[in-house]
Amino acid sequence: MKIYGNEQSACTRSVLMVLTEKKTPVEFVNIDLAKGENKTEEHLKRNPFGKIPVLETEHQTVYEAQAINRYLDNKLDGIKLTPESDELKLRMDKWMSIDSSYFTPQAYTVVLNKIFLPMFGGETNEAAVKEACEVLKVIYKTMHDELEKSEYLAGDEVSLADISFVQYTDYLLKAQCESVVFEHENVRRWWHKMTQRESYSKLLDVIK
Ligand SMILES: N[C@@H](CCC(=O)N[C@@H](CS)C(=O)NCC(=O)O)C(=O)O
Repeated sequence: MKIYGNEQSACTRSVLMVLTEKKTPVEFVNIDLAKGENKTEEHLKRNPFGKIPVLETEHQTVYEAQAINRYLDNKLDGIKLTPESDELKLRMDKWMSIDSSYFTPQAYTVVLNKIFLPMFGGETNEAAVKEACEVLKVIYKTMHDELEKSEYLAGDEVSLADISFVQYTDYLLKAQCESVVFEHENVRRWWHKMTQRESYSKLLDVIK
């Protein structure tokens, strides 16, 4: 099993989190986005959208972090990151959809404008950041409400839903968005628990 990715990429890191939770070391091929290695003919064969991460197994090559994470959870031994019950699985799927539909796109807008553009001499679009933060506030308030019901987003055990939100939340905190992320108590509590996990602090150790 091989992952094509980049250690700084939030989507790659989500996959590494799952592999760490599963205690499964992986061969890692670094794709340098700054050098455009994700747009080479070779990589476009792996993912026609020119993105990372990509998982290569002896049977197939797959892209899309959430699909990869669901596959890894199902395939590998160890902790189960998908709830057993249909009701909790429904909640997990809902949160993973909130992640890909609303959270990641808005978090990316903030991180691009507050971290990456300034780093490369570009100008921050404050209006876009403000608009994205409004959506993010709704998401974190909704998380707070969900976390009134249980310890984690899809029940009292950690699941792929929780993992989906960790890496971009980390980037939002690096982008000085504490007031957006930490407005609500249950989210602060959830974040504290997620950051105690080895899959947060030691995810790069899973690389062989
Ligand atoms: N929906 C995709 C998104 C993948 C994605 O946007 N990856 C970023 C890194 S986190 C990337 O490859 N960026 C390079 C680019 O857009 O050129 C997934 O979850 O795998």
